[in-house]
Amino acid sequence: MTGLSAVEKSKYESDGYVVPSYRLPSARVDALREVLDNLIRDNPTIRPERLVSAHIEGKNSEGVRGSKAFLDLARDEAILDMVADAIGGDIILWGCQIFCKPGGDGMEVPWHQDGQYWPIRPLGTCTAWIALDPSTVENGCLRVIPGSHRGKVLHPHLTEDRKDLVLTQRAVDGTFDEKTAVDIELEPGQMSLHDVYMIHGSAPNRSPRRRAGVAIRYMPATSHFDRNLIATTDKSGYTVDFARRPLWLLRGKDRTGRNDFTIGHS
Ligand SMILES: O=C(O)CCC(=O)C(=O)O
Repeated sequence: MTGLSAVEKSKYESDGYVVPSYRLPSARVDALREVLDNLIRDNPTIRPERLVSAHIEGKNSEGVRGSKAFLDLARDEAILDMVADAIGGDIILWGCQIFCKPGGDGMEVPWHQDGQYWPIRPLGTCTAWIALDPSTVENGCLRVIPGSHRGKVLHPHLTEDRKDLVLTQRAVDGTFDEKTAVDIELEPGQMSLHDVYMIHGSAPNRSPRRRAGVAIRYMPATSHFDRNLIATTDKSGYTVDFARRPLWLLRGKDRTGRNDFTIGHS
């Protein structure tokens, strides 16, 4: 067992995010980068910032051809140990998206709270954002507003009508202080964990260096993935199909008894 140290756990609780000391071995990262290169080649019409459900092998109901290599990554026991420290021991994998910003024209991710988009009640998710490339201020690393998850409040968002954004919902100005933002610079294989209520975003990538990361979404199995709440949506700026999204119970039990683990599995 690895898991978060006491200091890391307390940082996640107080700030809404943490960069744990654990990192993936470099050979694993190299192999995943190769899988990503193949996915980009196999999905020529999809922006690489929008490779949603990349963990589903073959073409998924959201139009992306994914790879089981990312499902295997989501099942990594060391990552699950840390996620268990963040959200408890009953863990459902419900999503995975690659945010790969090409050098030169990598898209901005506006400031947002993930909870704005997701049909999970009570709202809960820990995202493990794993760097496959160096992720720096220069190439548009993830930025967070520490403590913005406190109180579990969803702040007002407005819809942006801009083609150069990965997501369309942006937290309204005045709901947070951008001056308090922290840049999460990561080396390949390093990762951050962040809470569903935490405000975060990232700048465009104007540098020549690609910035790729994979965001794996884990919810506590004390919550319900309620497909009736949002079945299919393009609120994020591209279509996501929650109605047919497969769920995997990776640890523990479904405490709600209402999560459906058959839908979407072929
Ligand atoms: O990769 C990014 O820059 C943004 C990621 C993000 O918004 C998320 O993981 O929820």
